[in-house]
Formats: sequence, C-alpha cells, structure tokens
Amino acid sequence: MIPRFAVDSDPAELAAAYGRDGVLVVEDAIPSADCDALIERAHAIVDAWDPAEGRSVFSTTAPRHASDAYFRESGDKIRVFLEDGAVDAEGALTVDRHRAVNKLGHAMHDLDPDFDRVSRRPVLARIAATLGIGAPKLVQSMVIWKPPAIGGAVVPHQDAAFLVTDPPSVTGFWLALEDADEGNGCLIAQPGGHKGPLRQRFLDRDGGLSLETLDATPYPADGFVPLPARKGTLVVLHGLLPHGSAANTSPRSRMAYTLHMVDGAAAWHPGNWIRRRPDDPFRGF
Ligand SMILES: O=C(O)CCC(=O)C(=O)O
Repeated sequence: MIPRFAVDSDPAELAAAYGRDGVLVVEDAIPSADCDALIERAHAIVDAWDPAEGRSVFSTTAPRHASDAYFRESGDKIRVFLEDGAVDAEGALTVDRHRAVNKLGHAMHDLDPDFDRVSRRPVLARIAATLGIGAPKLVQSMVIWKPPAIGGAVVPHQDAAFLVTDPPSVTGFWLALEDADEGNGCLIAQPGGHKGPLRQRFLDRDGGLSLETLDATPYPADGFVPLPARKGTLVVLHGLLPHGSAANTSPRSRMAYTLHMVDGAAAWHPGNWIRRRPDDPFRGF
C-alpha cells in the first residue's frame, strides 16, 4: 500500500517514502478551485482549436505520432492530440471534440497564464526541493484527458526514456484534476521500480524519432499497484519508475495535469524530441 501524505507532512518522511518507493502521493496539494480553473481552460483551448491547423492521434498502444510533424513540433506549443477511438479512417472526428481528446501538450506551463500559475505554485517548488530536485527546469506539461469510454491506456514506461539527461534526472508531478480510481483509469506504478535500469531512450536519430532499447529487463507483470487519487492530489513519479494507466471504460472522465522537470545540473541530450529556441529557454518554478 502506497502511503498518503499531506503538504505539511514531515519533509523527512516525504523524502524517505519517495526514496523507497519512487512515488509519493500528497493529498490536497492544490485547491479544488485550481483544478476547476484548469479544466475550464483546457475546454476553452479545445473550443478554440481549429482541426484544419493540424491534428494527430496520440496512442501509446499503437504509436504513430513519432513520425508526425504536428507532434514533433509541439514541444514549445499547446497542441491538441486525439484518441485513437475518436477518429475515422479519414481522420474526421466521430465524437464531440470534448470527448475526443487524448491530451494537450506540451508547453502549457509557459504559454497559458492559468497553467503557468498552478505549475509555479510555491508548494510544488517546496516539494521538489524536499525531494532533492536541484535547480529544477520545467520542460514539459500535458493535460491527460482520459475521456469517458474511449480514454486509452498508457502503457508502462519510464519518463527518463522520453526526457533524456545525463545522468537521468526527470521527475513527473502528476495532479488529479478530477477523482481518479480503478474505474476510470487511475495511474498504476511499480513501487521501488525506480531502482531498476533505464530500459529505453526516445531520441532523434538521423532526422527521425525512435525508441532505442538499452536494457531488455521486462516490467514485472504483477508488480504494479493502482494509485487512486482524489481531485487536487499530487503524485510525484521518479523518472525511472515504471508507471502507466489503464483505459477509461467508465462513463466518468479522468482529467489530470502532468508537469515534468529535469535537474538543471544534468546535461540535456541534444537529441531530445522537445526543442526550445535560444530565446525561449526552459525556466524553473
Ligand atoms: O495520466 C496518465 O494516465 C499517465 C501519465 C503519465 O504517464 C505521465 O505523466 O508520465
């Protein structure tokens, strides 16, 4: 059972649990009003989205996005990615757009004032410092939509495979914008799994993004536990921690906001898929 903490829990206990499990659950980390504000902004972004400007399906079970410019050029933008089950063979939406979204990404924290404000809440900076994340740079943010009935599964993965630094240093701050449980596809993770090897790296090689296998050690099939989280809960995920989520087959949505940071002292791999212009560098909290 993964323990649950509060923002005012003893910092030494937070750090010890995170070091042991590679995951930390902090309840009521952000106010409910923040969750509501981000959900409202996310819907407004989807309302304003013009599918003619670009569209892309994002799926971790049938990945095609790596070869798609709309995805590859989204590291410093806010773009809309669709669920596999929400488009027909021609790419047209088969359901209402608000039920078709897989995620928004990937620079919400820098480009949208509401996401910027919540991402840079002092409580999040304080927890990062407690966990020993040195000079954090916020490099990626996403709204994971998980719409009712068609929200796809996220296959088990390590975030350090997708945001590559030397040494590996990425940490994920995942915030429940709505209640998440086993019925609507909450996170699953392998406690202690961050002590295992980095399995893969997703990098630009010869002009194309691809996943390279570094270590073929499989994830233990029975090693994953569900991480239900009430609205406002923060789940901190170590970059080497295997985690994912099941599909949402319920009639309830399960929106989450996830923010990834790297340690400013670690070297950012030039082949990372996320690119920033020199006049738009990564910033901290
Ligand atoms: O929200 C989810 O279902 C998965 C999120 C995730 O894998 C991440 O934030 O790294």
